Amino acid sequence: MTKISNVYAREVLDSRGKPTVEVEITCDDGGIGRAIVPSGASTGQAEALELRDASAERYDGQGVLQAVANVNDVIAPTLLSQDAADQSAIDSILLQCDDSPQKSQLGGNALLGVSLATAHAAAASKRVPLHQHVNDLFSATPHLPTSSTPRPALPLPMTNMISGGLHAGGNLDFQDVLIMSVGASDYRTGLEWIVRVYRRLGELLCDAGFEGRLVGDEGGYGPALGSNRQAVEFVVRATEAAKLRPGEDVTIALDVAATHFVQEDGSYRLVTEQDTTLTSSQMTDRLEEWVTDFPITSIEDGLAEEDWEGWREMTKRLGDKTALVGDDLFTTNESRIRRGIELGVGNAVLIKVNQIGTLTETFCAISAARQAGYGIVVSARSGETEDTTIADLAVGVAADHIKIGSIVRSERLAKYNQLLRIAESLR
Ligand code: 2PG
Ligand code: MG
Repeated sequence: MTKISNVYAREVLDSRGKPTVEVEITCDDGGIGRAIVPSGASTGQAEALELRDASAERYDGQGVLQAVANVNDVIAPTLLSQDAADQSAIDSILLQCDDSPQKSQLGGNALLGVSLATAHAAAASKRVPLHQHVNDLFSATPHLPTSSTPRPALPLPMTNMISGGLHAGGNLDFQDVLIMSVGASDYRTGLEWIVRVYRRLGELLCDAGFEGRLVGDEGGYGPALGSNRQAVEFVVRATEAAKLRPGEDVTIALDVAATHFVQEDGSYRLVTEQDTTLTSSQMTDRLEEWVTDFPITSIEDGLAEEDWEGWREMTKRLGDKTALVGDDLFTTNESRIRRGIELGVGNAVLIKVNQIGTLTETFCAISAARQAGYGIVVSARSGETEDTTIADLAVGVAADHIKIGSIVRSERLAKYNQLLRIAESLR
């Protein structure tokens, strides 16, 4: 038994200079764990609440001192002397401390910081790498079929090249155009390919008179292009300029983030496409056209978070041609994922720990998706920090992909570099 002897939270800043919660947990055997909570911009309605101080005097009302106090004054006393190695027991205590559906009493940010720091502390006490500890915990998740108990494995990154939507100052409706180095023999080689394509892309954008130097929240370029389609064309050209074969060495992934341009009547307004308004099935037509014209192998949030019927149609039409990943749709929430599985909606799940708020609930979400044969994409948020937990999480659950953002900005590189270290240890 690894007894927790101290739990301490503080307010720190994330990659957008916005306050967030950091938690440190100490065990009586000297094991220490620390975690920092990330933060999204294009959030789903069903996500766990990010508790922010209302007082506009500090950080324009974005401070997290209340969430920090909730950890230090409310949660910490309940965890002293508990076993840090028993993650599900710790997370149950957290859920008893705040049993509201979206963790709105103490804040999802308060709970998540504690949950993740516990895993770090337990791994430190066991003297095993975090990804190994995560693998041990995940393998014990109830209902996980023995056949899908994974060995730790490196995920294939999905890397942001061009940013639009709520993440960059350009005009694109779609949030991200990403690439995957599907033809690379290993992680290290794939990373080099990604950097090469990114560099060529910057040059091509500059040569064509677009912004190819300044970057959006996740490090992708944020050019004001004539259409969403043009963004994909540029990425294909950059792949060729990098002497790689589109569709064989490198494929394209999109995060459409359609929740952020759906209208109240359920139609989709594409401002970049001559301000066209499309019905849900016309949006699917548009995506189908793109899947035919470009080497696209993954589309995230092609439709909005409550357009379940549209998602069902899209899955019938495109589900065997491309991955259809639910982000705002599923919000890492086991019951939303089960609903999707029942309705035949999507075929892959985006996993963001702060959408749900505890590690154990994250495992349950992954396990439900895995059982149904859905793909797993572990994802960072647009607001990140030096915390690298998701790299170990992705390896520990053997996720298919990891989505960290682009390959510039240190809050992103911290994770890519952690995967380089893990790659050595898995050899
Ligand atoms: C997304 C994420 C990461 P945010 O939509 O997938 O790219 O963005 O963290 O703003 O929700
Ligand atoms: Mg998304």
